[in-house]
Amino acid sequence: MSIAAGSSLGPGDKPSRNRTQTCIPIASDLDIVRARQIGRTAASTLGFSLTDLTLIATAISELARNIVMYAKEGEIIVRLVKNSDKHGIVVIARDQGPGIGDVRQTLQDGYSTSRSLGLGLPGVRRLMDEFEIESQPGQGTVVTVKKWTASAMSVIEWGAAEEVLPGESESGDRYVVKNLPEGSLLAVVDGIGHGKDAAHSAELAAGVFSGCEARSLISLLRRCHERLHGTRGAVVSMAWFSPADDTMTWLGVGNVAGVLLRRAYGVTRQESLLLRAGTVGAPLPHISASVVPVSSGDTLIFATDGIRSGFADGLNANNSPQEIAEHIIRNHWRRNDDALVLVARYVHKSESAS
Ligand SMILES: [Mn+2]
Repeated sequence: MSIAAGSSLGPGDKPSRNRTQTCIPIASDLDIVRARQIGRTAASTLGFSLTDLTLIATAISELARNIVMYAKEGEIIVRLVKNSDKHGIVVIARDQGPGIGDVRQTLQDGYSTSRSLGLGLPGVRRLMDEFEIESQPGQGTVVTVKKWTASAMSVIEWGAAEEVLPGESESGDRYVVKNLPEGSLLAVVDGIGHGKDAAHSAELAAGVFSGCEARSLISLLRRCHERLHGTRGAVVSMAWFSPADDTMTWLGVGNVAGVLLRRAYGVTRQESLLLRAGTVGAPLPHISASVVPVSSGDTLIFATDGIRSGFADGLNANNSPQEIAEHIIRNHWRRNDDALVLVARYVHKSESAS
C-alpha cells in the first residue's frame, strides 16, 4: 500500500504495513495511543535501551497529538532502518492541515500556540537524534525525526558526576552528550552566577546543543550566543568526535576546563583546551576551534570551575569514564560553587586501519 496520500486514509482504517514500514492514520486520541504503541514495538526490535524506547514513544505521541490538535487528521509513518553501520527508526508525521507560518518560532523553547502541556516540537527535537520540518501555510506539515541505536553509532563511552552548591536547589551547570550518525558532540555549560538565574541560562544553552543537527562547533556556539542574549550568559566548552578521520575538534569560551588524556607507551600525557576569555551571551570574543587527532582510548575531561585545577593529575586512565568523573568530584570539588565533570573516552573500532 502506498504511503503517499494522507487523505486516502480515513480514521477507521487499519494501519498498513510492509516489512519495514507501518502507516498509522491519525484522527483521534485513540490513534495517538496506537501510533505510540506501534512505534515502540517496532523500535524494540532494534535493540534500543528502555530509556530510548520511552523517548521514541513520547516523541511519537507528541507528533500525533500535534496532528489531532492542529490538523484534525493525518498520518504517522514508522520506518525501520537497518544497514551495515547503523540501525534506527524514522518517524514521519504528515498532515494537510493549516501548516505553520513561522517554523523557526515554533521551534523555540517555550513557544506554544495551544493550551497543551505537551513538549511541543522543540521537545520532540530534543528527544530524537535528527529532526526536519517542512511546512507552508495552507499546505500542511511534514515532520521527520530519526533516532539511531547507540551501539551502532556511538564512538564514545562517557560518564558524568555533579554536585550542587550547598543551599541551592538547582545546579547552574549542565552537560549534553549527543550521538549523531557522523560523530558525537559533548558540551558543558556553566551559567553565570548560581541558583535559578544560572540554571536558566544553562538550560537555554543546553537546549541549543541537544536540539542541534549542526556539526560545526562555531556555528553552534554562535546560535547559543544568540539564544542567551538578555540573560546573564554562560561559559561553554564543547567537543566533536569525528570517527571518519579520527579527530576531535574542541572549543571553549570562559573557564570550563578541558583536558585530553592520551596514553602512549604506557605513559599518560595531558593536553589542555585553550580557553578564550569571555561569556557566551555577552559580546563574544574571537572564537576559534582546534582540531586534534585522537585514537581509541584517548579520554576527554570537561570540568566546571567548581573543580580545582590539577584535577587530571595522577588519574588512572584505565578506569571507566564514570569512575574518573566520580573520582574528580570526590577529590577536587571546591564546595563553594556548583561542579560538573563530564568524561568521554574515544572508542572508535577501526584503529587497525592505520
Ligand atoms: Mn561555576
